[in-house]
Amino acid sequence: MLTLHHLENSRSQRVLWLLEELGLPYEIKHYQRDPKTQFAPPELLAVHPLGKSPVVTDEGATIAETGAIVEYLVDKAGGRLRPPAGSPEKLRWTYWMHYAEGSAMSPLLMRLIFSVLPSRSPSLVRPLVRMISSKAIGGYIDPQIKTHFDFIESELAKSTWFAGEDFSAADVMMSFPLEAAGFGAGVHAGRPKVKAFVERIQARPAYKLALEKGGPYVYAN
Ligand SMILES: N[C@@H](CCC(=O)N[C@@H](CS)C(=O)NCC(=O)O)C(=O)O
Repeated sequence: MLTLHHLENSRSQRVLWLLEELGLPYEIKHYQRDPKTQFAPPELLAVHPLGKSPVVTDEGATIAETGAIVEYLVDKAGGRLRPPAGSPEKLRWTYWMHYAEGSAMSPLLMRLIFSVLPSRSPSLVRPLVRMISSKAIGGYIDPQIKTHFDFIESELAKSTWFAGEDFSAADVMMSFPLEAAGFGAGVHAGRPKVKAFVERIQARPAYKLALEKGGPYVYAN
């Protein structure tokens, strides 16, 4: 049986959602974050050397990295939620499949790190760290996030879903940066297409079922 190694409040939620969309049989192994550090527990290191989630184990194979997992599941489901090879939609699908982790997540992750850095620094240097963090966020990170999300907003004005008029696995990949950006960086305000996309995915029955099964997922709020 395919097993999803699922960390609470993480990117793994979208894999769970995809499994529900595709109707594939699976079981979930749940992992909790360390309440103090928010890191994944050491048990995940026994599944994959990076100790991160999502990871899927199936038929003797261990598959890590969300994009690789998504492609594996789409193949397993006979190519569902992937546009036909050679179509313009397939080209867009491939772009967004890579863009989600390769481009969109980097500034969001940097923002998260610089936001928590002051509170995790020794009190003696905290004012200095706060100043540096605020300069990094205001001077570089937020402008990067704006560039990316203005681009995403304009792309979502062209079609209902990322790869075209049909819902696809590329939308599942893109769900995490869009949800995470609404949570921390507040990018939904003034971007109606991004906001509507998030509302549309969260209304899907498979998404709701995956939320019930996955446990805590702060980004759905
Ligand atoms: N690019 C990887 C990122 C994996 C990743 O960083 N996962 C996070 C969860 S959102 C994690 O496991 N964090 C816990 C930790 O680093 O200890 C993917 O998409 O699978």
